[in-house]
Amino acid sequence: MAKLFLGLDCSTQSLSVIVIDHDSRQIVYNNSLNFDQALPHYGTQNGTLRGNDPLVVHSPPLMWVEALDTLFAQMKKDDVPLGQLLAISGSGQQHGSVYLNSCAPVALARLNATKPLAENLRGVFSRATSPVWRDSSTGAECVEIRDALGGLEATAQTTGSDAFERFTGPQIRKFYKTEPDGYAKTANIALVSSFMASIIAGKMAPIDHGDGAGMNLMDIRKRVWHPKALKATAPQLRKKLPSLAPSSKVIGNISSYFVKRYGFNPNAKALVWSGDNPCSVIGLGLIKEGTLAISLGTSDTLFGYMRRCRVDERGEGHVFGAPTGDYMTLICFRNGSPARERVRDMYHLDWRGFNQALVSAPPGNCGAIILPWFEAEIVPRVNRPGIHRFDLDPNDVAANCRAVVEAQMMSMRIHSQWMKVAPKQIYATGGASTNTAILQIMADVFDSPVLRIEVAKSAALGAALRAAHGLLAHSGKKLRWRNVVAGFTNPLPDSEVRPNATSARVYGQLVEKYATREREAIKEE
Ligand code: XUL
Repeated sequence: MAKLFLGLDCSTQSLSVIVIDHDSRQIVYNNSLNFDQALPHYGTQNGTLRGNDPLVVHSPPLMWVEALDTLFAQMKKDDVPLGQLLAISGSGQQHGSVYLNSCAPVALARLNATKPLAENLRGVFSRATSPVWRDSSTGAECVEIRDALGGLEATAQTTGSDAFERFTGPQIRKFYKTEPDGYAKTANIALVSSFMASIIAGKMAPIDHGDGAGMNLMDIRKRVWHPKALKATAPQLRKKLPSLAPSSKVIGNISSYFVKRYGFNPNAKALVWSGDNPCSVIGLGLIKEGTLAISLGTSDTLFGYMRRCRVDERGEGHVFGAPTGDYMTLICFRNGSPARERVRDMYHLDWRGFNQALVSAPPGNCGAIILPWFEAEIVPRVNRPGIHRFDLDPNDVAANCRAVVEAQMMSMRIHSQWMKVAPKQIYATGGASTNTAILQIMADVFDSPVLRIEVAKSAALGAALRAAHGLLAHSGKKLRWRNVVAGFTNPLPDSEVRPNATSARVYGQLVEKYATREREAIKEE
């Protein structure tokens, strides 16, 4: 009989689902519900609500609740064998927080299957909207928390990351400072991941070590709530947080709500959820050191598995728990696709023209460099946008196109040094990973082969694989992660781009010049 596992991904813009048959290594169902389109009555744009302050970005948590009902109803209609599912887990956008009143645990335990979930849970929120990872309105709170923890390096050593605006601790502190009554009425604070897991399990779910690390509240090495960080954030916070747990923990059986309403297997196990990045690490098969993933999207992210905890003392990168029980790293570069597009548009090119220009300039660009901070940058921290050119003629189309991509790759190489993991191979994902001219520069700058891998649903797939692993662990069986992910996480055939030895040597030198120019530009800011 098929061994079916379900993985959900509650991301910024959509709720996605994947069902896998772990025995035959097949994805047997996948679907996605776009919040703006499927649930327009919540008034979101790209899944979020915007007000007057551009730094404030929230989402309505009730929308995620309704999305779950809508997606499960669709699965029932599509004849997905819900009665055969063995276990369910999920992935949530990281950092987002949900504020619940004291009625929530009872409401979750007594979900009435004759009513929609949204009707069951309408009254459980002590804050109608949830700040999400795109929110950057907590600059003052980051300073306060960082100071209380002894500065940038100490904060990173303690929690795995410096205090960041989107992280949950600074967000909780802002809520406490600006809406003290709302904070006082909050009995439980959940992450998007643990909130959704609570609905599936019908009780308040723990936060896993992967997503817990994105809060500036967890001791990254001991994996417990850090008393000093809690104190620096808000009073009475410990009482409002759930317990922390490994990502493989079984919370219990699925709530009878889903059994009665959709015909789920009553013995299906509900597992702890994790953040989308920890889930993607599994969904991409990054289960040992040596393979890094680089996602080229709106922002470019570089992430991978790390066996021993090493933090970035400069406070630029993040360390989270990995679902394997080890660690993962993540660095987020804001000037990704938009920077490439800005240069393309500056010279009135389409992507073909951009690529032709790119390859017509030599690797290393004869020493020409651009620092492409079209927007304020996260890594390195640059608060004011600015374009800096060195030995680069602004009228030289080819050199400017090449310079922006070389800059992005060199910056990734420089700012990932602290991981002390020389990649043996890189998995490239995201929109721009279809561009082989860009991948060649990546391969040459990192002096590593680059392979393309489909990422569209890596978080949901990672969640389903975690469900498979968790259920086996729960029943006392030990399955190596290598065997859990086998057959699901292969790079695309014939997609390998190999580094060119001569170009790699050129970049070995240019990277020094880039690092110096970058340091000088930051000093002048
Ligand atoms: C990671 C981060 C984003 C969100 C996206 O720190 O903020 O990758 O997890 O959903």
